Amino acid sequence: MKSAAPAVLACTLALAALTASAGTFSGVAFDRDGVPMANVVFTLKPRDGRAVPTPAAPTTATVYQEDLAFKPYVTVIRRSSSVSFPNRDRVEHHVKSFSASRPFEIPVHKPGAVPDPIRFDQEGAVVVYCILHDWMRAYVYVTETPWFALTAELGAVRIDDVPAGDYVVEAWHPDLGQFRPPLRAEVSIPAVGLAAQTRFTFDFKPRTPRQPRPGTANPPGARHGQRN
Ligand SMILES: [Cu+2]
Repeated sequence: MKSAAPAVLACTLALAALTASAGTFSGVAFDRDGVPMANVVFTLKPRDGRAVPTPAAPTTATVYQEDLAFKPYVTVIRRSSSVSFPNRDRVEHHVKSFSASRPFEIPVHKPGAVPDPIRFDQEGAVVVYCILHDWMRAYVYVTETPWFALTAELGAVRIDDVPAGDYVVEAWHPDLGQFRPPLRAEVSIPAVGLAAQTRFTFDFKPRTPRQPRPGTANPPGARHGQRN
């Protein structure tokens, strides 16, 4: 008599094939000296141009004004999402974007203020300044695709649950500036498990973000609402 095991196994495999048709993307970014790079945005878009799933609900990311800097330095959102810019400092700020894809302005606002979020409806990189503190910079990277990630110090990202298929991978960093395109590669995402790692090497070293001018009257760590 035959064992039932092969039938059970076949059934399990068929079920796995039905449910697991998504794999994991893995990428890493280096500077020209081979040092892993933070603040690199990875995006994956289907090579055949098929539409990506629409988001279930709009989301709102947060970029704080804190210690006379924007935190985080780089934020990635999907198109039609919003970003809130709360002021956690004990001084006023004046937030402004001159970027063509999303010019906006949050006029001078007080310590502790939480201005209305700004919505981003076009793809592209938006540079955010503070008119009162010229060293302050943030970047909002707006993308259509749900498959994106931002590198930290180790330069590596993973993106899970990417439907199997061929994709164009792009890697963007603020220091590419306004005119240089992202680095680009192609990757095949398997139905199960990890894709071959995509490695990018930029031909520059990232600049150190500018620091508050010495003597500026807002000691680091002195946030709105805190007592010294
Ligand atoms: Cu400011």
